[in-house]
Amino acid sequence: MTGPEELHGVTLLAEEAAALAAMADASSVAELERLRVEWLGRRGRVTEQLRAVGTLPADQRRTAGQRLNALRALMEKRLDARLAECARRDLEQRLIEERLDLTLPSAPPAVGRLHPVTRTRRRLEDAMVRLGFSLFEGPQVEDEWHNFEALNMPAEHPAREMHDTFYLPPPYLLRTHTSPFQVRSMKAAQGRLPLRVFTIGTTFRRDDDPTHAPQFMQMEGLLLDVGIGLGHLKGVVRQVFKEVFGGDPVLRIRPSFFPFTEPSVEWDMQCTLCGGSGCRVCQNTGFLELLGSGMVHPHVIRAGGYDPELVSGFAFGWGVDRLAMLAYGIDDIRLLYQNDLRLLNQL
Ligand code: FA5
Repeated sequence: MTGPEELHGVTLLAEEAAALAAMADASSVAELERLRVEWLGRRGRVTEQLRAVGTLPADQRRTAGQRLNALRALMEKRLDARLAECARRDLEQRLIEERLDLTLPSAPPAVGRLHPVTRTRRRLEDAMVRLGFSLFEGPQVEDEWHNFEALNMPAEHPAREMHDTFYLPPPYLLRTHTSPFQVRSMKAAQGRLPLRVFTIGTTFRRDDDPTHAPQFMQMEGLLLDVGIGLGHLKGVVRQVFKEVFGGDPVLRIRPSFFPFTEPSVEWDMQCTLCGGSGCRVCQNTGFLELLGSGMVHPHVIRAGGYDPELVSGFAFGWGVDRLAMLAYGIDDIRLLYQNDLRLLNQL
């Protein structure tokens, strides 16, 4: 109810007194807002009356104006006071209901993990470093000389067609394999021996099927010294296979051809998806080709600044994504790059 001191000098009509009482008793913010609009809003009752003061006879205007202004001030004061009270009460209620219990254990953080290709890459890197090879990185945008010519593939050489190349303005291209690193690392070593290096990185070809992606990763090793033979190559590659897959994986070695190695050897591993019985991934052969290798061709050794009469060496290049497919049992290489968490969470 309205207190006598607040009403000092204001003559109240019955309706106004009732509204002031309702404002003092309102129990919600919505109710207070409704009363404010009804009395003090743009079309509110006090506002309308104030607007009409000008139409009164001159001798009544002053008193009427004063009365209405006093009433408006009184209502505003009442509404504001009640509003603050309701807000405080709501807050207290919420604090009781939503009580924060600091002793509760927090929600476990979502822990991410490394992509299967990254994990495979790290396993390969670890294996190579343990075998005494050091990392040498080359550019992904290569020039034709390092990607082809230095590797014994002159222009018009049919082997270039096997590399479906993304060409950039001449003489550049996106490297189709990591082999350009052979000549780059030899030149950087400036004749020092032994040269025991590896590289790992992205390579590009215009390929797109279950075992071929347009952007994939290769890891390549090179060992150059006096008296290096095919037996050293077999020993090193077998050891890397063992370190990456554990145990003793079933391997198949086939004679092959690469212009930059002579002789050349390709390595297949028994398909882990079908256990060798034949499936879509291994095209029913039971094996999947994983790497190419061979003894570094004399022309390449010469392009790297060494004398092929004095030194010999081997090189091998792996498909890292292929390896990840076999290690994690994935039947389509393209799945590795779709970043679908339903797949990645299972690996
Ligand atoms: C080469 O790229 C040679 N540079 C490898 C080499 C290095 C031979 C050193 C001799 C000495 P090839 O085109 O076969 O060879 O590719 C090597 C491996 O890369 C393949 O066995 C395969 O595992 C992988 N690979 C090739 N193309 C793709 C592709 N589009 N997507 C995924 N992996 C691929």
